[in-house]
Parts: sequence; C-alpha cells; structure tokens
Amino acid sequence: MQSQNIVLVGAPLDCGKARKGCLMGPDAYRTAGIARALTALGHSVSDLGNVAPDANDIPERDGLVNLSETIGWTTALMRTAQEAIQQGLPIFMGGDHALSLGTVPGVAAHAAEQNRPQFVLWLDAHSDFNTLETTASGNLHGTPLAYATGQSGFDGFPALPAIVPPSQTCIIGLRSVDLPERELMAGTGVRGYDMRAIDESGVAALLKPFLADVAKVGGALHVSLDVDFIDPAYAPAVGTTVPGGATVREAHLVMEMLCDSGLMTSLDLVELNPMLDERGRTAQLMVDLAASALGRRIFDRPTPRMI
Ligand code: HAR
Ligand code: MN
Ligand code: MN
Ligand code: MN
Repeated sequence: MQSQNIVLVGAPLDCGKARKGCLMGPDAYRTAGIARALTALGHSVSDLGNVAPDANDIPERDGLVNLSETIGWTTALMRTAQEAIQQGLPIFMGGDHALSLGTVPGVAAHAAEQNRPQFVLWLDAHSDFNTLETTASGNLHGTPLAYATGQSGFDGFPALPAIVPPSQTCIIGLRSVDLPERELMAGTGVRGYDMRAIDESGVAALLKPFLADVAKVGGALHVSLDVDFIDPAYAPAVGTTVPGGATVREAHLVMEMLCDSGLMTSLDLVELNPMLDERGRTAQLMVDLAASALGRRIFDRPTPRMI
C-alpha cells in the first residue's frame, strides 16, 4: 500500500462508563509498539500526544454517567479530529468508545468540506445506538453512533458540524443490542450484521458490498474498532465482554480487506482496559490489527516471541 502520514492521537477518556482503566489505553498502544509497527510498513508516523477534555459548566443529569466530562471530551476531540485529519490518517487511541462522540463528527466535518460523503464502519459487539433518553445504564460509551448519525435526544451536546447519514454506516459483530437501540435503528438504513451473519456467510461477504458503496462515491471511511468486537478468549482486556465474538483471523481479514480497498481515512481503537489484560496480549492484538489495516501481510508478520 502507499506510504501514508499516520497521526497518532491519544484520547485517555474513561468517562463513558463506571469501570475505570481505559485511560491507560494510549500508553498501552505506545508500549506495544504501534509507532514502530507502522513505521516498519513504510509509513511516516507522528504522535500528537494525549488530548485533554475542555472545561464546561454543563450540569450533571440523573441517570447519566459523567455527562459534563463526556461533553468536554466531545468538544475537544471534534476539534482535534478536524485538525489531525488535515495532516494524514489519524488513529485515535482510546479511551472508551465515548471518544467517537467527538472523532466521528470531527472527521465527518472534514469530509463535508471536501464534498466527500463520510462512511463509518463500526466493529463492535454493541450497536452503541442509545441516546441520552433511551440509555438504561447511563453509560455514554453506548451512544456515539446514534449521536453521529443525527438522532435526537442529545441535549447539552454540541451541534453536529456534519451528520453521517445512517445509510452510510455499517455495524459488524453484533451480539448485544438493547431494545430501544433496535427500535431506533429500524428503518434508518443502518446496516447491522450480527455474529450469526458472520457465521453463515463469512465476514468478507458482509464487508465487500459496503466497501463497494464507499468506493462508488469516493467516500471517506472512518473505522471504529471496539476491543469487544473480538471474542474475549483472544481479547480479554475490555470491561464489556460478550462471548461469541470475532476470531483473530476474522478480525485480521476485515483489516486486510480495508487495506486492499485503500478506503480507510481514519481509525478509532477503543475500549482497551489494560488493567484487565493478560501480559499485554490484547494491546498487542489491537496494534497488530491496525498494522494489518495499514499494509502488514500474513507473510510479513514477525515470528511471535514469548512475552
Ligand atoms: N447497550 C449497553 C448500554 O448502552 C451496553 C453498551 C456497551 N458499549 C460498549 N461499547 N461497551 O460498545 O449500556
Ligand atoms: Mn462500542
Ligand atoms: Mn480541511
Ligand atoms: Mn462494545
């Protein structure tokens, strides 16, 4: 693949749910060698360091976890994403999935400036399609796809600089969807594929038509990779494990196809909780998946070493 300017952005937000630990994610990816792995593929890599949340006076609301801090991260990350994508292909190193409340609208604003349609591929056990009104847990990491696609019910959040039409989103890996999320998604044109669809047809058959749609209109493609897309047997370092997820090879195949397509313009790595990891294996797997998306082939893989 062509050499790219890759821009690493640390987003150590941990406000999207109660269990703490995702704030260590960016440093876990750095320690697992993300810059080295991508440089070895011929890319030039810069690391902008970690973002901090904006201050605001937004009052907390009963039933919502860390509303003010989450909005502070959202405004900061919208701005950072718009800046970072001018410099190349940003990789937003989370942090929990609430970071996509900022990154997706931010990159979508940039695509809109260029008159390019923005598409989003959401690799996740969850649909993250709750609103502030529908969330039962109050955990805002369960809401970013609803926000970015312009659903109502986000009082207090900034106006979206650009909306991603639901029909330009594709979720793969589903195995935990709340009833209100299902109702809200129905009829919007969101493509949602559950694990059974992967079992029955293989992940390649699901991904191909979506990538073809992106290519047909010269779209920009944001990929949001939640650790829990992968089965917890391979990726234990996440607070919201759901058994029955993607295998290591299914996840790599998605990344390899993204690489072949040349369509990916930005990437989130989210929900890694290093506190729950086993000798860094989940952080390493996420780095390896990013490398696959950016040109590493099976035969290029370093021989695994014992750690
Ligand atoms: N749907 C549930 C909720 O809204 C669980 C959301 C969990 N989300 C993540 N990210 N872990 O995908 O509370
Ligand atoms: Mn998620
Ligand atoms: Mn621009
Ligand atoms: Mn998830």
